[in-house]
Amino acid sequence: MSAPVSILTPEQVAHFHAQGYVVVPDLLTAEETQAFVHHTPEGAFGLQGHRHDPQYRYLATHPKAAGGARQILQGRPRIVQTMYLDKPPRGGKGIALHQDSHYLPNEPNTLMACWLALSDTGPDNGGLCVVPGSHLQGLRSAHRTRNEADHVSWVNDHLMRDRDGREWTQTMYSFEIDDLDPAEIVRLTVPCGAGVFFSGMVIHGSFANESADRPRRAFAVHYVHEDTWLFRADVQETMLVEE
Ligand SMILES: O=C(O)CCC(=O)C(=O)O
Repeated sequence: MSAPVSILTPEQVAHFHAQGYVVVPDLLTAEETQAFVHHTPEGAFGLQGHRHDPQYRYLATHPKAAGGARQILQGRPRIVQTMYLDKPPRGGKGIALHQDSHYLPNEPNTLMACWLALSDTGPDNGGLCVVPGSHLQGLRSAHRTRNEADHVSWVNDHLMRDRDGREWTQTMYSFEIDDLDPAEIVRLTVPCGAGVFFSGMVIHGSFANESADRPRRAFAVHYVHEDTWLFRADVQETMLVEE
């Protein structure tokens, strides 16, 4: 079997491990971003669009997204979930600053994301924010977001299941990390076609899109290493990315 192609430089992989994220230019062509933005998904499929919609699957299995994940995970990635995050101008809300491992507990913890910009994104239109280095500080305590001008707010009960088949219910809500110092938050500028690989432990999220006319469009795919157990029953049937 031939060695997998390198998508990320050693410096980019090192940045991911040191800071919890890395911004990578030119993951998608203009044709690829436009093909996604202009397609019409048939039906609603929650977090499992990659199973139903060819465009979702195309991005989730894209050699540069899944290939970068393969390098970081040092093994074959499984797709856990996919999300199209289309935040309209004039107040489209963001996701409060959180760690993905709150939403997707997994063991051993290998959760990571590839977040692909499908429009030019930055501080003025609700671009992605990160807290560099926060992935090294463990899972922080969190509350349900109170800033409803900037953030969507919700509560859900989830069925959980361990490796031995034991089941329980866990209440999840729109987590926001407790006592976050705003000075720690870095607001990234990520042009259309570029992407961000980030750890499931790094604190990240975004604020409302306050621009007058600049939509903030992104596609996020969450991966785990193929040997990882996910505790949430609704995402346990992951999709293995073939070589
Ligand atoms: O795009 C955003 O605003 C946040 C995305 C996010 O939280 C994620 O992909 O895990």
